[in-house]
Amino acid sequence: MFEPTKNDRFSFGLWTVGWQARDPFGDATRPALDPVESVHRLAELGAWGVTFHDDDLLATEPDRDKAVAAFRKALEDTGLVVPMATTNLFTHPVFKDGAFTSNDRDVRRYALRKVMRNLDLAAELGARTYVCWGGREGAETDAAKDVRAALDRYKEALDILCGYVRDKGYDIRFALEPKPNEPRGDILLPTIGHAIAFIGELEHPEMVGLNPEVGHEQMAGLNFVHGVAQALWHGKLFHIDLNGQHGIKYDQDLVFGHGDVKSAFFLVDLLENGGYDGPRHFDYKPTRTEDIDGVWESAAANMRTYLILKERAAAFRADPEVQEALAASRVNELAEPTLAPGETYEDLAKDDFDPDEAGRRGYHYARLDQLAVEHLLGAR
Ligand code: GLT
Ligand code: MN
Ligand code: MN
Ligand code: MN
Repeated sequence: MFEPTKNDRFSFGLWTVGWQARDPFGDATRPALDPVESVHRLAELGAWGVTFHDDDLLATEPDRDKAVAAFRKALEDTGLVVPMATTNLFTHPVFKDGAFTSNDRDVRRYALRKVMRNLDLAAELGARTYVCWGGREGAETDAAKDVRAALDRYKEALDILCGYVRDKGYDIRFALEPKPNEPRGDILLPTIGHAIAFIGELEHPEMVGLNPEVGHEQMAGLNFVHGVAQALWHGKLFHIDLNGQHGIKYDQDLVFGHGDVKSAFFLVDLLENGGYDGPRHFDYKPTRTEDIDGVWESAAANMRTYLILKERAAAFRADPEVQEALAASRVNELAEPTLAPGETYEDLAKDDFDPDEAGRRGYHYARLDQLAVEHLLGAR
């Protein structure tokens, strides 16, 4: 039980297990990991897919062709797939004022060339989703950035990239990854909601969706489960970054479930029952205190925690007492349209309704919440 298999569709970024744990105050605590080794170890642990930034492939082999060939061979040897790829538009100093929205036009042109080159590799490796995390798209002072012009350039970049994918005939869709801040003081498209609104302005909105990350919404104090539900409702949940976060502070990238575990429980319940069939992708960082054994320990922990929560969520849904409590709380009544078929607003006048009586009625959510907590804790 709780042993991951390829059917679970768990995937990991090379940059997660490969993180050497440099932080703003300290040096790396772990050596660079060869991507080939990562692919083999992840496959042994039961993962199904691996994802990467162009630069991740060069962690231990500077020659791009050699690095790509070795990575390809590791994929063939293990059967791991590449469901998603992305471009590093944040590490090099050239991107210090952003990539698609740098004030420097030459930087913007260079960023597009870098992404197009990596899109070719992504397509070759079979990736269907291309993530755009714009961590450097933003500012530290409102004097520095004309946000309306920046959004024009952000849209221009995505319109160009969608055009490129269409011209090449690639089967690839883009997924924007919102984050409120860090590394920039304020990042553009800071939340799921901002990104969804932006997508509606693009030339090919059908080609662009979201890659929301648990911790990023929680850094903004937002309810991640609600955000994901809204993304699903718009048909925009193209991909997801699972990890853990404790409230409003720096981006922790903890193991999935090692932050707000109750939110993780409801998230798994939503993903499993809400019609999402994409990868379960982990974007976490093994904490700086871990040695290499701890890296693989923590990678396994992400998948095991997901599977435990999946089992707990299923037990919650199957419990007759929960079903009765859901009915008592009228949870399913919300799915019923407010007007009956054929009714118009005029029919609302005919209701025989006592607001005082309805105002006295409790919704019994405390009982429902306690049932969820008890299932989560394994007390039922
Ligand atoms: C970077 C970031 C992540 C993004 C990666 C994809 S880059 O590691 O912190 O949240 O998902 O570009
Ligand atoms: Mn993060
Ligand atoms: Mn991250
Ligand atoms: Mn992420």
